[in-house]
Amino acid sequence: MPRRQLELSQPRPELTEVPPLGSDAQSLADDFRRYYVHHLGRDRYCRTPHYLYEALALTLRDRLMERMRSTRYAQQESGCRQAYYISLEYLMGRALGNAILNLGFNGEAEGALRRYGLELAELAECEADAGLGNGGLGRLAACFLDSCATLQLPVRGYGIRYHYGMFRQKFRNGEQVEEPDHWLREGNPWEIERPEFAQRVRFGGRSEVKRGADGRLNARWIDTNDVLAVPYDIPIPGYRNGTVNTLRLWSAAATDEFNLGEFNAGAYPESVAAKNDAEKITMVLYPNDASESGKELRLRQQYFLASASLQDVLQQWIGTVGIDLADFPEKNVFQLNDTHPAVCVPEFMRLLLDDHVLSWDEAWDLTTRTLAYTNHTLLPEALEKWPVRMFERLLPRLLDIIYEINARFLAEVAQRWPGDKERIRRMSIIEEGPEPMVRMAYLAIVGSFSVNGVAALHSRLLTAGLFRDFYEMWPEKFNNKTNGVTPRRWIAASNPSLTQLLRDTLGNGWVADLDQLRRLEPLVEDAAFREHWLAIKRDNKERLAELVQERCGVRFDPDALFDVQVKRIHEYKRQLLNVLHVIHLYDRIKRGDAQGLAPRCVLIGGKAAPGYAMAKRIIKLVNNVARVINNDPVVGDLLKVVFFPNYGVTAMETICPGTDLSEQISTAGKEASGTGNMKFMMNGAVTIGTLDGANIEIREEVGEENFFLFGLSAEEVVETRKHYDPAAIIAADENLGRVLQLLESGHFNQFEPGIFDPILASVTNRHDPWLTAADFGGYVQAQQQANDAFRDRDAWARMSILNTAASGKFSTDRTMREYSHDIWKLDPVEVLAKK
Ligand code: B1N
Repeated sequence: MPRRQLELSQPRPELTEVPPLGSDAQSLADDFRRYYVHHLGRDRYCRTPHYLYEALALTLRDRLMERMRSTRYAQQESGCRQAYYISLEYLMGRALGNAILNLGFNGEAEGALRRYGLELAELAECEADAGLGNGGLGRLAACFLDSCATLQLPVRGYGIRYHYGMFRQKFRNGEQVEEPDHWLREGNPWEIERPEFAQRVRFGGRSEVKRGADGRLNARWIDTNDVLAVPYDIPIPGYRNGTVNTLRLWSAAATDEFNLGEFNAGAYPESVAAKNDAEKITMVLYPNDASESGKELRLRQQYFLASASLQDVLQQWIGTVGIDLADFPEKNVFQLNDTHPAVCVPEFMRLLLDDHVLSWDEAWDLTTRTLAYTNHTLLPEALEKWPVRMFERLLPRLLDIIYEINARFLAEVAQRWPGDKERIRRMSIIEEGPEPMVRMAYLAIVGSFSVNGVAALHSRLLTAGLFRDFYEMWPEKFNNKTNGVTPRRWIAASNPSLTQLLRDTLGNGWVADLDQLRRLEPLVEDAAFREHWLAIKRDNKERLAELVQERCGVRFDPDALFDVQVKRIHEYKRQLLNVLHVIHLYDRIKRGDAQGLAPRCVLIGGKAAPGYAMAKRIIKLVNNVARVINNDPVVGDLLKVVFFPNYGVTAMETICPGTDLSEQISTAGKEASGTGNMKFMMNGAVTIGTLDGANIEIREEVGEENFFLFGLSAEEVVETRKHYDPAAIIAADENLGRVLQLLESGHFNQFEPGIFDPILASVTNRHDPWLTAADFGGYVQAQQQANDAFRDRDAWARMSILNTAASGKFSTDRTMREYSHDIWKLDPVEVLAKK
């Protein structure tokens, strides 16, 4: 049951002012033992390492909590402007290694465990990934939080505490099977429940508009079914700077009143069952990446997050500043991670109009000075639209407000472009038709002061295409913020040998100032350095080979070229193009044309949305092709192929450092940015890729001679579609013809006739939106160049070093500085460092 706000009225300084905890190995060791024995109640008979992990996590959490409190105090006392990142997804992965790294406790934590004969690595394996996201968009949110804390920016994350994260992927007969990921089963030692800050979120009922005594229209939202949002706070440590920001995740709970009507009518079980219904809201993450489910429960999740988070910030404002909201936009900004939380626009209006009794104009002014929106995709299937009828049923009061926003907005359009009916139809927030829909992206644009894309090309395509009308109306709203990744997790934590070399060569400054990696450039001329670099890569490839052996039962030779494509499975990402190239190599080997081929190990990994039949079929194809190739004695060690199961954050921590060649081969214009491309580059992989998303900027930074480019440009893709003739391409390209012939012959599906027909049909279809056949020839050529470069050890070492050296731009530290400078306008808040 929620306990409300007791401590605000009764501060207890003598209770909460505590001396700092020790951060030496002995203090950690003592606390660790106390947690293990007393708090967790384990004894000498306990055989599972899980509780050892938990005791260590709790020991560290104490240190994080004291810093989180100091950070909160410092931010509050400074009266600074704050930003709130609102996201349906956070792909955090494991927290233990990250906490130790960022707190600067590496030696101490290992020393503490050593006193009891324990290994950190073994304990770390006990932690479940926090897989509260699908792919790039969710992982980006996690990297952003790390960088904000490192830059000491006052940014709080808001999200949903799903009970089930991203499903676990298994294979049965080479086909994907999904298993639920009950990641909270053994508890989550990193979170703190804060029921005293619970919020009430309303659903259903109806909206009643009445004219009040003062002549004003008063709306009431009545007969609602309410749900409680209970926050759980997760500490987000900055890199060795004393700052620990907060990620607040909401969990749904039944309100404590029973449904009295049902109760009195003797329906006791029914009224208790309402509890179940409420808790459904935060039960499970929707597993669709870059496509929308259209399910009512998803809209419930979105509104639940939006409403709870906005109320939370407003309540804090009122508790500290008072009821006057005039300065609210000066001190607060909400960044919407895609349109998923776009109901923030009408919800903020509702809170201001109905609860705070502001006029429409006042409320609209506050709203549009407080919200900012990031777009992450141009794919039409990912553009959210909700049926008006669903809004009417679930959020009737919000629909009133959306209609009013739209009416006023369209009046503005009409004034600016008199008589342009077509434009009004195009720009309307409500899409007319047999089933009228709310266009969430338009709602987000109209309600925000900033709209950004996530890579230069993507932002350009947005203003030239999808959002062109809006760009013409408000060019000043639109901007680009190229994505990044955090070098703490993606170099310092996951690539210890490279980190050691970088420390020895450059000192430690690069970890929080990644541009310093440029100082590696002159070292490409140093033969000893190159050898050292290659030795580290080989070590990492050995670690990856062990993992592949364990998970896939296939032996990867660490001296082969490690060719990797890991990401969600989607036709636009063209895993299929990769498989076609693999079949082409197989065909070359089989026909005795393997002259000059470097031994190659191909790893493909990623999850398919459970309802995406074509993506699942591509997984099946990779598995079947792998089985044939890996078991063919003629092929031997020249070519190995695996589909790596259950790809996620933790797997990437081993895959990334062990990769030579990074596959970024989407149809140009389709991948908004990509972020895996950046992780690979930082770890010294060379990219083979198209001119898509952030690949373009990667190539600009590293230089064209250190990037294997192929394929149509975004403009050429648009042109080619108009007169695309895959049959002619196939007829003219013997390699492609042979590959398709092999597929057609059933060579990879001898006992499963016809299962790959849909895949073949997609390649030969004139309407193939992904233009696989068009880019095949260029891809094979670029792969040949990669092959030749890899065989020249020196040349490859240079390229690899130069990729790492040029990766500074792709740190989320740079990205966050740009968000802060251009959109959020935050000042860093120093916290007295504890260490
Ligand atoms: O966001 C990433 C980008 O790097 C990727 O290019 C982009 O594909 C990805 C609906 C999405 N865009 N849209 C989504 C995820 C879940 C969902 O339910 C859409 N993910 C992306 C970071 O900017």
